[in-house]
Amino acid sequence: MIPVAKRPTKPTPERRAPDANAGRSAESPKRQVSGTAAGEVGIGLIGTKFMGRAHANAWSQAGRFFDLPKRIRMRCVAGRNPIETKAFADRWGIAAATVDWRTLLEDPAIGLIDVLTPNHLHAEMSIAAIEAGKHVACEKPLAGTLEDAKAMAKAARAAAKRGVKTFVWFNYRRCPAVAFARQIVEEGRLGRIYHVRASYLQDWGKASTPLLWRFQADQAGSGAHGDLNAHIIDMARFITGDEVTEVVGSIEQTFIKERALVTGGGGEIAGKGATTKRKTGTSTVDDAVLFLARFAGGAVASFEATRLATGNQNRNQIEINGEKGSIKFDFERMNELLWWDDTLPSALRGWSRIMCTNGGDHPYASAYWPAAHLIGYEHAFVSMAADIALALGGKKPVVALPDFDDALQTQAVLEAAIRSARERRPVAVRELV
Ligand code: SOE
Repeated sequence: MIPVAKRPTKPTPERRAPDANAGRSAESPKRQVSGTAAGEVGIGLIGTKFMGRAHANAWSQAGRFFDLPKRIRMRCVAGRNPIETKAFADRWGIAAATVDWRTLLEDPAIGLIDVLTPNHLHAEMSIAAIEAGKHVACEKPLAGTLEDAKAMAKAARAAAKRGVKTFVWFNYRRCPAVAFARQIVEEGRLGRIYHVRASYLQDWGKASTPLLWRFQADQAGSGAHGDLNAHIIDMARFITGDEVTEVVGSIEQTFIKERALVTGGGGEIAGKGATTKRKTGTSTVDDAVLFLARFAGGAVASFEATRLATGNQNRNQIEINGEKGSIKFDFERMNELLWWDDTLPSALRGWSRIMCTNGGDHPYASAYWPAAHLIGYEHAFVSMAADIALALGGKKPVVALPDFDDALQTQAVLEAAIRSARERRPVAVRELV
């Protein structure tokens, strides 16, 4: 039987208000890294929902597809509901389950804490883990607020001196087509970049979707903005290798102001199967945010995120136009990258559809299947788990891993867009970090 730790007498910290300083004790010594010795990385997961499944699958698959310097072992999972958490542990082959996430910090067999909770808990949990000498991999966005994100980056910077590493799950960097887009730009094949056009469109946030945590600012920070713009800001920064310096103008819109209160259950992103009340509560987040920005290198950019783009279920798209060519990516055709090579004779120019599945040519492709034997959503997580294990084993990851400092830049762009929308003015990113 998988042991389930006893329910703690006080409410679990998952219920507590966010407090970046919680778990920090002035007297507690800063601990050295533990749990990554003896050829093994012990993982402790906090969270059992949608991302819990994506990550548990990733940790269990990474060593099957990649040659890793250390074996990955999921040692314990923490969740709020003891029965569900134990069932989750059984299903994913995790050695133990608990309702008290702090016990993971005390476990010497755990070297990395994977934080998969709603955004307002990222700071408290990550900082406590860092200070306990654990590496941390945190779901995106880094935090619900810039203040929390800054506290996390500060703690990570201090702990880096003791060998503690941090990672943020910007999974789309690891779609082979996105990683290949980065290579194309890095090799100078697009030349000078003029435009970045990024949009992340979903449609699950309809009026029938209840008031999940994702619609509550005190838990999520923001709505489509932090959830979706965070991804495309990271992708734009990653592919161009450039930084957003200014948000020039922005619109923030909440279309659906009242949603049914949730009484229980509910899974996946739209709360499938949740039970609700007749009574409604107020949504305190945006349903859509659109903004214009400038990059340090001179490119101009547009970003758009919404949960109400009917018919666009997970359309994460980015297009980059340069002086020598352009590229386009659309997650709904995630194995493909479109490329226009403007250096070809004009008679030959046209959009090439590159299937990014050739082992040896395209990033990560050799780890999976033969050419055009397609991969899916979960593979970017598997590749990220593998890259983290490579980094912890002193090897180079296939694609650069964003740490807390890197993710803080993305968080600052998110904040600049919100300030620009609310204050109706351009906002320089350097005002914020
Ligand atoms: C919901 O909008 C969501 O699950 C995001 O939270 C993820 O980050 C994205 O990859 C898919 O959509």
